[in-house]
Amino acid sequence: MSIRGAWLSVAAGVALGAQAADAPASHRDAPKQAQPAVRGQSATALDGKAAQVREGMVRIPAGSNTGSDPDFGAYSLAVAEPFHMDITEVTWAKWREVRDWAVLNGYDLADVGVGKADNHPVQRVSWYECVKWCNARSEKEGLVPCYTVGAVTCRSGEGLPDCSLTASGYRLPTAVEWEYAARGGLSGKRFPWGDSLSHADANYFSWDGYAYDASPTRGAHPKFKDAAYPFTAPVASFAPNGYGLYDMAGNVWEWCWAPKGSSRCIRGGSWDADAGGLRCGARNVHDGPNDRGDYGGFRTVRRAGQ
Ligand SMILES: [Ca+2]
Repeated sequence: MSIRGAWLSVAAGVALGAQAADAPASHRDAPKQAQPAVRGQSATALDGKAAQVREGMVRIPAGSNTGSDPDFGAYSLAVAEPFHMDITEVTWAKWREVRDWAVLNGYDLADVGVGKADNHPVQRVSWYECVKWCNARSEKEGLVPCYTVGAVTCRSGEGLPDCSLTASGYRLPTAVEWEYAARGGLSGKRFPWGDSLSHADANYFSWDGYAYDASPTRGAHPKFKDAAYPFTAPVASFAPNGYGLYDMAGNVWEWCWAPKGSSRCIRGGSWDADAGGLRCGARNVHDGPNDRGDYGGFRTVRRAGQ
């Protein structure tokens, strides 16, 4: 099943309830940062601790986020320890930088991945490939890889890896970590910034099937729909959420560490997904670990304090 197909099958089951629970677009009244640049380490010490984060990451504080989602009801997300997360989706340039090192060091990632430009997200990468890329990034930077298969660092093949949550390296976020980060410290909101959205907020496919999709422009985002497919946006083209994270809604779906039989969790929607897919609480979207889509990318996390 394609990523978009996977989402549409979920959307059909929740659309009516979602419309009934729509809320006004109050978030658009607040001033937003226009075309923000990717920030460094400012605004990272959200839990009052010095943020020893690597370039391009932000410290996400430990804690809990509980509330009632307008569409999915009561939820509770608990993160026991702070962690660091990529501010943006992994870019095409960053992917190539690590991939080129990886293929010289025993990884089977040659020619894997596609990107529209250096500052666009990488896409068409499978879950297995993202896992191996995480390990390559760790080794390249002298960190301990998180993923092993039979106690051996996962560098090739498609064996189901074990994941160490205590290793110093990079890994995919768990589904809980991803949603906790996506909500950005807000409680009970549909999106990382509030309860409705438009093309001013994210790169996605707008249509009139959701009352909370208040975009005056419909279809693919007009700014990014050009002659070259797919219609990804440069990362960080929209305002960040409360944790300083960009594109947690839209642009490309993001793989999570959530093995579930033969499928894997993807979150946040994409340039080709409708408003329903961009909701923080849209959890039941999966794709196969071998699948690659023009809609799919990822970002990484690592444990804090190392
Ligand atoms: Ca995204």
